[in-house]
Amino acid sequence: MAQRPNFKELPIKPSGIIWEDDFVDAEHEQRLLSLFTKELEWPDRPGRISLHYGYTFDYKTFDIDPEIPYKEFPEWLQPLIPPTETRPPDQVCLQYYPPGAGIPPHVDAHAPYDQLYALSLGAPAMMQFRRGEERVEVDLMPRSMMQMTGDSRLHWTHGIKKRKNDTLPDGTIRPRADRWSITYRWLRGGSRRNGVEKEKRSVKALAEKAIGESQGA
Ligand SMILES: O=C(O)CCC(=O)C(=O)O
Repeated sequence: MAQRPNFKELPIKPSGIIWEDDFVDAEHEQRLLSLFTKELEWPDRPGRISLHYGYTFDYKTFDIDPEIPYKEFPEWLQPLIPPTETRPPDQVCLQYYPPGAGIPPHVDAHAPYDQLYALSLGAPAMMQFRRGEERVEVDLMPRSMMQMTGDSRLHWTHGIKKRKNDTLPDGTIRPRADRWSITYRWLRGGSRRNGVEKEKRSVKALAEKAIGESQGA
């Protein structure tokens, strides 16, 4: 497992938020945003929209959807895979949040998935963690990678409020702007579908190559 000296737990409640600033540099981020806006085909509807890679999650069964073929990770995604896990993720979701969009409070405790990471790109947004009456805001700064573990992952909800501005701790009002996130999920106990193993091996080989290159850089 690759060591990331800058991957540190935030000294806040909820515990278990592991964080790395500048997981990608600003130039790399600009290339990604240009690709997202000019080359990818997005669902044509307002609000938060998503593209899935790897397995597709079925929100009815809370499991992977066996009807949707495994979608290989595109080349641009390879260097963005968290190098701290022993194998590449099984499901990756690229989401676009136009200004004012959010995601309702939820816990990613779906049985099939184990690890959860999220990379933020574009404009910052405040994420709110909630447990009972407790509320904690975490500023999702662009280019940061966050891993949710322990309490933050299982015992607090997290969400992004639908609003046009965020209020910072010092009272500053910060307008929302275009934001993208990439979330990464790993199936518990590894891949479960026959027939995709060959594809998955090639994904693993590519990911390992990317990790090797990023370590050598
Ligand atoms: O956009 C994000 O940073 C987080 C998204 C999220 O909470 C999720 O996909 O479960």
